[in-house]
Order: sequence, then structure tokens, then C-alpha cells
Amino acid sequence: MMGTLRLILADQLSASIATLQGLNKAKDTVLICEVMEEATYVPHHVKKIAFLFSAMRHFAAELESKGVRLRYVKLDDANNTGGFTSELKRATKELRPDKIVVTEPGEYRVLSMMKSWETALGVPVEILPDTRFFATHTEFDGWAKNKKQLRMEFFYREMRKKYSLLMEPDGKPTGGEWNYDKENRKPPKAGMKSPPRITHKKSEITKDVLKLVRERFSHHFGTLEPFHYAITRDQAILELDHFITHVLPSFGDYQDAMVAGEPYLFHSLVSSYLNAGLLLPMEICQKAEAAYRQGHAPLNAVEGFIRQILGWREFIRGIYWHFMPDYGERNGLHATRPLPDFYWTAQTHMFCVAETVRHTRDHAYSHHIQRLMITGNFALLAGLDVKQVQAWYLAVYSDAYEWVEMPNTLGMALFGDGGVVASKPYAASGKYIHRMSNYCEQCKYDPDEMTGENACPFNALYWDFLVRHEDVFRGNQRMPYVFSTWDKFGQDKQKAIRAQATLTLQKMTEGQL
Ligand code: FAD
Ligand code: DLZ
Ligand code: SF4
Repeated sequence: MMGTLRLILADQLSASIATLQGLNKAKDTVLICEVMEEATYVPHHVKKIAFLFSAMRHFAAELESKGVRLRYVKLDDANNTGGFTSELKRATKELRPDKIVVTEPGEYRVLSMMKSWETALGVPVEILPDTRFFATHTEFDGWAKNKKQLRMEFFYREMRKKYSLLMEPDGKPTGGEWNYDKENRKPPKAGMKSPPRITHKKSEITKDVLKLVRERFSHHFGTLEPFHYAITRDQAILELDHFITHVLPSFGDYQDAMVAGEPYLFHSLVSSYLNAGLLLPMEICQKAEAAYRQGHAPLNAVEGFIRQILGWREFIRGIYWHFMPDYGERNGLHATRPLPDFYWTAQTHMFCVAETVRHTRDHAYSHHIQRLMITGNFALLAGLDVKQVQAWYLAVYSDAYEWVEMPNTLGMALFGDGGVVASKPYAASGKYIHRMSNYCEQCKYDPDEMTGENACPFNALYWDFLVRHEDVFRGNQRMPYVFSTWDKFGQDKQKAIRAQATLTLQKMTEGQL
């Protein structure tokens, strides 16, 4: 062969991916490979592996049906060498391409690998920008330059203007405000349920993949079946349209609510499809905006939803690439306590944590507030090791790749990046969880108790965390009343709270929490 070898990764399954631009069907070959190294660098949830392998196989089949020459390497192919570099080496030897083309990856680890290929393989390697995002690296770096603080809200406004999303002809934001977040914090109503979600008929490809994953990854975390994921772009679009019509109108109001037995509530579930490339960010935002313009969904819901994708998702990506590789080594609050087993087993009396881990285990999903204010908040308050916590988040969610997982975990949830992503820690006691969920009703612990056998562990841990890091937080302008409340407790109460926190951490270590 004398053409180009074009490598597509599992999170690059878009027809518009830069790798496929300028493809010569007569000469070029597209390489897609299922490799053990990627499936195990963290022990990914079985549903995540099944979703990606099935989506990869379907994407390859679509390309083939359009006459593209494909080299698809299955995980159990006899000659599979198990890694990107070794698979490229094998392909290069057999196909003798003039050059290799690839789109930049979503992880620094893989980018370093890519940068070594030209030397390792002796073939020119072209690494193209990932054009599926709203902001380029240069654009984000330019925005971030010379700013003392990077705030998502201001970056988001730039993106709104640039892409004319929810903007009026006079240059003002639709409705007059940029952000309707204060309307998006309603606690759940009694008996609240998520509208039913779409499931898809399983293809033979998916059945084969499920069998493979059952055989090869049964020791990984998670429940494989029932398996409801969309694995093609058409199926993902069906889910998106269903969300826009039936779920989006309530997305805003109950964005922060949590309900036992309801992993999805009014969330979109698009992250796995978006991050893998089955859906594109612009089409999602445009469909949401159209729902508002046609009177199907209120502005607080649509603005809130668009802000997640146009604002948060892009901001998070910008942060990752702007601060890597140094970012990955940060541990601003020196958090080093080992991750307790209940993050994997759900064996804890804390109902909120057990329920979030159960949702995660069964669906490779939990929604943002569960990730941030339950498992994330506990890890923050207990001072759990930042690397272990990040590895957990990277493994257990079907939408997790380091570019998006790391700033969310290290920066937003663990306040471990020195305050880049968050200007104050998302630390909360049982009171917040009690207000925003129905979890406490089913819990052994009492959210109103600070000390004693039945006290909610989050309560004493919350104060202990703040006091442990008093040097960092006492002067924080965004936490004016916190320390004055602590000061008013008086010495006896303060001592009792700290003793309770010590006991709680000891119980955690002993598996008794
Ligand atoms: P919705 O609530 O319906 O939101 C719509 C979309 O907005 C999401 O699909 C997502 O693409 C985007 N979005 C919303 N919030 C964020 C955010 N903070 N950062 C980036 N995009 C956002 N998201 C991931 O995609 N991958 C991860 O690995 C990931 N890890 C996280 C770890 C922690 C500790 C926390 C607190 C958040 C994490 N998030 C991650 C962000 C967010 O929780 C998920 O994007 C969201 O829960 C996905 O569900 P959904 O599609 O139903 O989202
Ligand atoms: C997450 C993942 C998994 C589980 N398996 C593969 C795979 O077999 N082949 C592949 O191309 N990509 C896989 N991925 C996604 C890669 O790890 C992903 O491209 C990086 O995480 C982002 O750079
Ligand atoms: Fe969680 Fe505390 Fe409520 Fe139990 S009482 S569910 S531990 S917040």
C-alpha cells in the first residue's frame, strides 16, 4: 500500500473527525483497534468497555459500507498485540503507508504516545486538531492568558456570543440574563420519577461484544446487563430527540435533585455519546435552543442545559490542556487517605453513598450532583487520596476520559488544583443532602445529629475538613459566615465535633461506616 494509514480511537467515532478528511478510498486504510492496554489502564466498568467496543464495530461497519478500506482489530484476534503503538507497528509493517494520520486524543498519556510514533515507526505522523469542540486550544489559552482567575461564566459568555446561541439580534442574551441557575435548584417532589427512557434492540454485533466482555472482563467493576446504551449515531439521535421532547422541560428545575432508585431524573444521558463522538455539541445545543424558541421548554431549562455543554464542558477541556502535565500532579489539600472499599462494593450504612455507588455499578452513570455532592463531597471531606479518587472516576463512568474527568474530580470535587476550577470547595454537610434528596429518610444516620452513634458522618467531617484547612479557607471571600459559625460553637462543641470526625474516619478505615 502506498497511501495514508488513518487511526481512529474509541472516542473519535464521528464522520466529521479530522482523521477522515481528505481520505482517498482507493489508497488509504482506516485502522480501529480494540486493545487491552486501553481497556485496563484503569479497570473500566464493563458497560463502558461494551459500549465502546460495540460503537467502534458499528462505526467501522458504516465506514466499510461507504467503501472505506478498514483494518479492524478485535480484542480477541490472534495477532492483536494489545496496545496502540504495537498495533500501529504491526499495521505499518504490513501495509507500508506513506504516512500516519490521527486526531489529537483526549488524554495527555495518549498524546505523549502519539508524539513518539514518528521515531518509533519511521513513518511521518500527522496529529490533527480535534475540531469537534467549540473552542480551540489557542482560543482558550488566549482567553486564559493574564487572567488572575479563570471563571467558567465569563468564558461561557464569550462562547454564547461566538456561536450565537441564545442571543438576540441586539447582542443581548435571550431573556436578558446570561444565567438562570438560581431557578435550577429545586429539591425533589415526593414520588418524583424520571420519564421512561428509550432502549434499543441489540444487534448481533452488540451480542458478540457482550459475550466478549463477559468472558474477558468479568473481574472488572459493574453490571453488564441489562445493556441499554445506544451504540450508533442514529440510536444516539433517537435518545437525544426523546430527551429534548420529554425530559428537557424539567431539566432546569430539578438539575440538582437526587431521588432514591432514580439514577437519571431529568438529565440528558448524552455525555457518553458526545464524548465518544456519536453526537456533536453544536447539534445538541441547537436542538435545545429550538425547543425554547418553539415554546416546548422554558428558558431556565434550555439555558442551563446549553451552559453545561457550551460552557462547562469546553471550560473543563480548556483547563485540562492549559495546565497539563503539571495539573495531574497537583494535590493542593494533601489528601492521601486510601479510598475505602465501599466505593466499589456499596457496603456502607451511608445511604446516599451506597445509592450513588449502586447507580454507578448498575449503569456506569450517576448524575452530576451525585458525582459532586455525594461521592465527591465525601472524598473531599475525608481527605481521600486524589489519585485513587481520580482513577475511580475514570474507571467507573461510561463518559470518562481524562480531559473531562480530571478537572472535574481534582478541581471541582476535591479542590485539589489550588482553586483553578472552583473558587471555593463544594463541601457540604448532611443538611444539603437532606434538602436536595430523599436519601436521608432511608438512612441509618440522622442528618440533624452532629455527634453520637447515629450522627450523619458528613456533619462532623464537614467541620473537621474546614478546620483542618483553616489556613486555606478562613480568608476565602466566598465563605464569609462559615468560620464565624465555627467560632460561635465554643470550645466544648468544637472538641466534640473533631472527636466525632476522628471516630468517623476510624470507622471508615475499619469498614464500619
Ligand atoms: P446532563 O446533566 O444532562 O448535562 C448535559 C451535558 O453537559 C453532559 O452530557 C456533559 O456533556 C455536559 N456537562 C455537564 N456538566 C459538565 C462538567 N462539569 N464537565 C464537562 N461536561 C459537563 N463528565 C464527563 O463527561 N466525563 C467525566 O468523566 C466526568 N467526570 C466527572 C467527575 C466528577 C467528580 C464530577 C463532579 C463531574 C464529572 N463530569 C464528567 C461532569 C458531569 O457530571 C457529567 O457530564 C454528567 O453527569 C453526564 O450526564 P448527562 O449527560 O446526563 O448530563
Ligand atoms: C477507553 C477506551 C477503551 C476501554 N478501549 C479502547 C480501545 O480498545 N481502543 C481505542 O481506540 N480506545 C479505547 N478507549 C479510549 C481510549 O482510551 C481513548 O482514546 C483515550 O482515553 C483518550 O485519549
Ligand atoms: Fe447521607 Fe447523612 Fe443523609 Fe445518611 S443521613 S443519607 S449519610 S446525608
